Amino acid sequence: MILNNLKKQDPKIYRAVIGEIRRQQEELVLIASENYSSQNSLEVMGTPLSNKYSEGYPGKRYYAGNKFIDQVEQEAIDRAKKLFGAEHANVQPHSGSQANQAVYLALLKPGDKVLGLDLGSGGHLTHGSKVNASGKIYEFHSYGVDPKTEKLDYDQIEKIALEIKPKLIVCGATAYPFKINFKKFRQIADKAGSYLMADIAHIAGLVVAGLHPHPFPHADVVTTTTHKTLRGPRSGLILCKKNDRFDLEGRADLATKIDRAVFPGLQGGPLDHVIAAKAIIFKEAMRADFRKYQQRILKNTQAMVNEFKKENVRLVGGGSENHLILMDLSDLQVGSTKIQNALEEAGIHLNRNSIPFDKRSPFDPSGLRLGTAAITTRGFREKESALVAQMIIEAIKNWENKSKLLEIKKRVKELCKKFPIYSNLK
Ligand code: DSN
Repeated sequence: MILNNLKKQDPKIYRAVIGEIRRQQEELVLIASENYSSQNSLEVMGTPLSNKYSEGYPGKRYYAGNKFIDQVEQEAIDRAKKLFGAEHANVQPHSGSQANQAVYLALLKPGDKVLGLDLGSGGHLTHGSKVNASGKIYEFHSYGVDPKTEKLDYDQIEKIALEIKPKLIVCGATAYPFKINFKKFRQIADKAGSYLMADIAHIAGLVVAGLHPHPFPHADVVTTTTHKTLRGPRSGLILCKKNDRFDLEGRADLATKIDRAVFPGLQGGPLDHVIAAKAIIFKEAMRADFRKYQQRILKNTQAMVNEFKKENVRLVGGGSENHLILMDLSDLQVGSTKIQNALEEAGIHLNRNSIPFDKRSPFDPSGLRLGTAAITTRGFREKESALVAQMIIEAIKNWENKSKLLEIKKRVKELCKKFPIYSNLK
């Protein structure tokens, strides 16, 4: 099939790679931040584009020999701008985390105040966690969700913003199953005199398909990963307006500040093979079938929500408006690490997650997070999604029963067999 030379020359790595491919093929990926990128995107990442050094930007490189790399990166930039309706795009961030750090570097000085979503309410590590560079370098404050609705309370966010007057407000989440009102965030940012950054890593696919409100024209800067609902390679992207709302007098515009922050501010040479993969998936995401795919993600999520509700599983916020679901398992009286592990034994991969106001530690919290982007790529529809939800419930109920988990794993494998992930993987 693939990697035939590696098989002979480095069997240890070969076996691990084949094991992983098999795991992805035969087991269920419900990690809300994972997906299966397209064949073309995977193939281009294995090309010699990976060998080139291209510090700088198209037409302005430090090293020679970038004629073709320039073509690739310029195309990726143009497609990203078109796809997201952005005035400027930087396609070089290696990841979502690097994209966020670059925005902070562009807009802030160490010690500046920033307001972001609390980790326990679904915020991301790079939104000011104390263990992350963002929380160490800048003075981050946080807003959470309403204790009753478990949804964002914009009046409360406004109150905090007016008290703190942050230089930057960060909206967007890593574990928030509901829509984000970017317009409201813009109004709050205007009142507080703040920049607005939207981290749409999880919902980017839904956004470009018109199934979630768009962060533009409200946000000054938008960051995203390219591999979640957007279904691309593992990487990052920054989109922004051309002009800086606060610095208009002869100093660098916003686009230039962002570019300088990515390189030379934060990164060295871009990963040109990954930029080519990003260009490929930006084109894929403009096709009509991509919108259909995103619609199916939403339908599949609802099919799972319905099954969980039938079984009286408590869902954070009572349901979902996007691709992800947060289950509250606090009634089980066992941390969700053990449940995550039991599900893994059943061939079902998802992650333990804090729920709002969790009484347990983030290392062994009360919740489970799951998403439907990957199973939808496999071709699952509502029928299969409901079946998956039933298997999850069965595995949770039998989390200590090894033989039951093994029996579920067999059923998972049978189901996956009917929906192969890549046609050339045998
Ligand atoms: N690890 C990603 C997620 O699971 O949401 C965010 O970085």
